[in-house]
Amino acid sequence: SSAVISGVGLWTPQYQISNEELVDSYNAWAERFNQNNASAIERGEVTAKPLSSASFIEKASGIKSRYVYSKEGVLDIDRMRPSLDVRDDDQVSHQAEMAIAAAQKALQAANKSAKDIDMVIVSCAYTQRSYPAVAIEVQSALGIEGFAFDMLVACSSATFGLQRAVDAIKAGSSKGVLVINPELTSPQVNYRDRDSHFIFGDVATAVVVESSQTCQSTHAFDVLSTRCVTTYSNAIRSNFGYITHATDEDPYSADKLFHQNGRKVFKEVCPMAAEHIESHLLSEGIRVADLKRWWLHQANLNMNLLISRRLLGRDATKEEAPVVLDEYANTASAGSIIAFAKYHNDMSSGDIGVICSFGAGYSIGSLILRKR
Ligand code: CO8
Repeated sequence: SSAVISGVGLWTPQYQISNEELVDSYNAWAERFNQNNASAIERGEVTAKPLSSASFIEKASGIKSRYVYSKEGVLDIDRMRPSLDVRDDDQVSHQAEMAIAAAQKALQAANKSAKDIDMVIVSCAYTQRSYPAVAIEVQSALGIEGFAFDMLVACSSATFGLQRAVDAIKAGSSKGVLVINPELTSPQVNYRDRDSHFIFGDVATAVVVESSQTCQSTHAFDVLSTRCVTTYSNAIRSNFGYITHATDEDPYSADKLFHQNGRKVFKEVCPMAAEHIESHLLSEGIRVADLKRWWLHQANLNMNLLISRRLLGRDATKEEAPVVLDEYANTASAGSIIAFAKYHNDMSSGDIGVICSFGAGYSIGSLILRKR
């Protein structure tokens, strides 16, 4: 049978950090570092920390603000990382809490309940532990029977998870799938790194995928096709992992946090993403000009403009390619799903749109949708 997306849920954390707040904190930290290391810097033994700027951030990325799950600690120059409470094993974990909130909204939007779902995928850039899977905790909290598992594909976690869901529905092996993206990125952000301290925000999104035969939603989309591709690259990397316990490395060193060669990523990923979208559409007999909406990965505004320019020969309008990263920043895999969640209600039956993610791995994933 054919697969449809029948509901989407967006859970936004209550705390927000503006570029100005973030830059003030980073610059205060950097100035203190430079003062404390003044003589070593003068002798050339230590590199001075460069200062950040809110206007650079907005111009280079389009980001104005970001949401965070916990604001405490992030701006404290004696800490420079969020402060999260330690929870007992029998309490709901942080990431499950985010996931459950988004999942409930998606179920409601799809007009579905726990009994309609038999597969739960928690798919995101990081999970807070290896086992038991966060997905199984979420499955249990929502009272869903069947099975659940976690999936990690960095920025393409949502689209790759959706592909698994669509395949399961088409194969008839599942009746309803929840794909949830609790992107708790802030614990992996290096707030002491001028080049990346502004990039990420926290959020959770969720999508219900089911058969066209069971769909009761008035805002549903047929999934016409999915396509995923990966090409190995070290340009975006985090070396954090369980092995650190055995290698005796500092678990908080910069290479254990998110780091990237932003320029290289920009140059390499834009053409890959543009070609991916174009060839995926062509294989379905759809022309770029036929697209009503592009729900693109939200990493960088200039990146999205470049991709649309390559395909359309002009900049996409905000109506064609909605932007959410000004408010949310880069939320890893959730970005294109936030855009989809906020900008799909106005579409008419037959309108075609594409969800496309691109990022670390490299990984690119796309889904071609048609409004029912
Ligand atoms: N303030 C002031 N100046 C700055 C700052 C700052 N904060 N940062 C850099 N500069 C300076 C640089 O030092 C440089 O100076 P100079 O010219 O003297 O060398 C100048 O500004 C220009 O720097 P860049 O060339 O680096 O600037 P760009 O214009 O390339 O912009 C960006 C930097 C915004 C990082 C841009 O390159 C970009 O967005 N690239 C794409 C990156 C991308 O999409 N990455 C995807 C990563 S996300 C992902 O895949 C998911 C990972 C999993 C989630 C992780 C969660 C933690």
